[in-house]
Amino acid sequence: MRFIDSHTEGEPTRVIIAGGPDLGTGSLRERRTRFRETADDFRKCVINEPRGWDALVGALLCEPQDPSCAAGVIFFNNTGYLGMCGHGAMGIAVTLHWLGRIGLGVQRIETPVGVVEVSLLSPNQVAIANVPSYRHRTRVSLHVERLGTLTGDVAWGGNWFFLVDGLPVPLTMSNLRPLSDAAQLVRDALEREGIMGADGAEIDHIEFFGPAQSPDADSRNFVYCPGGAYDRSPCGTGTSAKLACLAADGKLSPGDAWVQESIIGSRFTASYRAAADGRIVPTITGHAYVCGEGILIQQPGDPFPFGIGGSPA
Ligand code: PYC
Repeated sequence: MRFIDSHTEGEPTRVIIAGGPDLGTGSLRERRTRFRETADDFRKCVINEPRGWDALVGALLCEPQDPSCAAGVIFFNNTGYLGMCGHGAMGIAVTLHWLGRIGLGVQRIETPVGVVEVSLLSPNQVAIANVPSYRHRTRVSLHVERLGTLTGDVAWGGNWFFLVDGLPVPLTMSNLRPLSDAAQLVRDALEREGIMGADGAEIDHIEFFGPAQSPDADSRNFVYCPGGAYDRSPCGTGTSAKLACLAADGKLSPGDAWVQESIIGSRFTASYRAAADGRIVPTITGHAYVCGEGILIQQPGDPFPFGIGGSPA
């Protein structure tokens, strides 16, 4: 199977360009279910060590069902499947341009949670008009082991997020371990207390926010991903969830820019327009760079064809 690697503001994406599983036809949501049920070893092979690593997000390109879309995509990680992925959509656009498959301009891409509009502004700069995003619950109180009682908002930005009010420790790279541990405790508490997204969806991303280090950014974040990795970028879907909360609180007006800095200091510039039912359509702009290309091989006798922790080893 052939792949191209890129990173978006530091966060890696691996686009499968040949040799992926045939998931048949149907909606992207149905094909994501088929992926999970019939080809999960493929996900493990691509993402798990020794061929991948925990921060990597995979992108399987598929035929779109919606004829207005240039491509469909199913994103996956070290623990399962994502709804949307903002940094990954930017990585796809830059990768397809690098391959000569698309030019600069606007493309529509279908995901399991809706269509996103991807504008390639230059070979390495991309703006994503994301799926409609919204705050689902406000100032939810949560008892977190070792941290005490916290509050936070539950919001949708293409994935489910819990946006914590306040910080366990300052948002610095030297605090990656305590930030990750605290985020995992928040996840455990959400599960224990049965706090969910709409339709009983699991809230699998946790966000902390603090002051930006750069004087021209509005905020710094730390985003804890479902499989325990932290997002090196400011997280496209996480920034969308943040915008939905800012909009709901009347703290950011439509069209105004919000500069979200990541824990590594990279940044997305974001804004939104109002949509139906109190939702917003966020636009997130960032930079992505192709950084590798290769073929994944499973030699006979390899005890880890599906990665460490995957079957059969
Ligand atoms: O950019 O939306 C994003 C994302 C989700 C998980 C990792 N990155």
